Amino acid sequence: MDRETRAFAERHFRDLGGRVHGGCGLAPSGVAFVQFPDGFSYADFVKGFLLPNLPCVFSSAFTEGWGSRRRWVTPAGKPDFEYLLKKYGDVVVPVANCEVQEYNSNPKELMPFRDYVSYWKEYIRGGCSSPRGCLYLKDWHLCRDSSVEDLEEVFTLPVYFSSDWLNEFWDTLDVDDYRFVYAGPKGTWSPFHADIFRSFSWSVNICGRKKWLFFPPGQEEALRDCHGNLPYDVTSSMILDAHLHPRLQPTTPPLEVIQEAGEMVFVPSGWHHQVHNLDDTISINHNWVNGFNLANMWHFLQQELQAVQREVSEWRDSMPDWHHHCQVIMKSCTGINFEEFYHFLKIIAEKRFLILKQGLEEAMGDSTGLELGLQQAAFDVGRLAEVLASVVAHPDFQIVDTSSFSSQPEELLRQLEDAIATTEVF
Ligand SMILES: O=C(O)CCC(=O)C(=O)O
Ligand SMILES: [Fe+2]
Repeated sequence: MDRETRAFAERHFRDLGGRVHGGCGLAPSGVAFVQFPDGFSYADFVKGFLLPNLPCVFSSAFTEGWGSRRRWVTPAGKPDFEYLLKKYGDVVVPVANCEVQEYNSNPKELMPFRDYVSYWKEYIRGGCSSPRGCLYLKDWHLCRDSSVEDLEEVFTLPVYFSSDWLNEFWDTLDVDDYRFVYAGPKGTWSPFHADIFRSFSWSVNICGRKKWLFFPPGQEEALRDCHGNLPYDVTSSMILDAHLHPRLQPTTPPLEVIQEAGEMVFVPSGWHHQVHNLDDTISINHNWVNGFNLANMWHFLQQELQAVQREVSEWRDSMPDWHHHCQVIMKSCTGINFEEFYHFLKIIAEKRFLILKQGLEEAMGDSTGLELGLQQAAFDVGRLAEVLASVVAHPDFQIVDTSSFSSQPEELLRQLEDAIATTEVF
């Protein structure tokens, strides 16, 4: 990040004054297409898409050099099953059944990649049909199942998506990640959803095509049914039933994108979407959070806690440790609670302190080990401080037992404020 972009982004958040903006005012009339890598800088991405939280599609020129686009694909543009089997045949992968609805998702089972490929071939032979249903290989953590050298032959992280605190955090703990491969025949699809923790996502088709339906933040409200539930499938004719969907108005249709092979889709924070594979398709998808959507994540976590508290409100007076139980329930439903969110902020903050210290010692330069450099680290501490101040002031965080935390929240906040003061010279 350059100094001018940092100033621009800091001004943007100052003007928001702590308000969370997930929306984009007027819904855009289309999704932008970025044709040429030359001349499209990180700063262009920040100003055009990250800050206004708008989707875009990058042309296949951006992924031209990726090994997977050559190695995983036949000359005819189909998945190279023989190569993939040799490489990953024994790996156990998660597979969802698109024909079975379980709440707003699909039940998953684990199977060796080899068995999934047998199924896929059989589904093709059956004219896109199989007695086993419509199976979709989803959320395969390829990066966890591969060595660094192997991954270099698969993809290169585009600079636009390289500020990725979610994966930075999980890599530090060495337990999880949000880097996935999706693979499935024509007809496989992902139900209507917004991404985990209101993260951004990016998605590249290694082969095949996807149809995306995008809804700007807030538009999903009109799609709720009479019980307040969001739809599973926005293309279902049930959605037009006025008794079931009393809030449905003749609103603008979703933004539709056809993503071709090699193209890269940026999904902004809090945009609901539904995705359909139009051909045999393999994609690489990552979820990511950084200073640009951190406040959206925090806002989402507060809503999640409120939802838990509403759900168990009848035990509030009779249950000792009711607040603690709410946090435990939140952790199991949402995957993270306030304590873990604080831990996330702390780990990223400490990494940024190191970069800034090193930067000061080296008196500038971009040799900080962080691709986006010192200006990015300076921007990050500003975002961390703003969100941590809100966390520390939250009544439900104030009653979390922090006595065993290695660094006390107020102390971390003070360190962040000190760090911000040092960044003025950058
Ligand atoms: O490709 C899919 O089926 C779903 C992808 C998705 O939802 C995402 O990348 O956010
Ligand atoms: Fe998604």
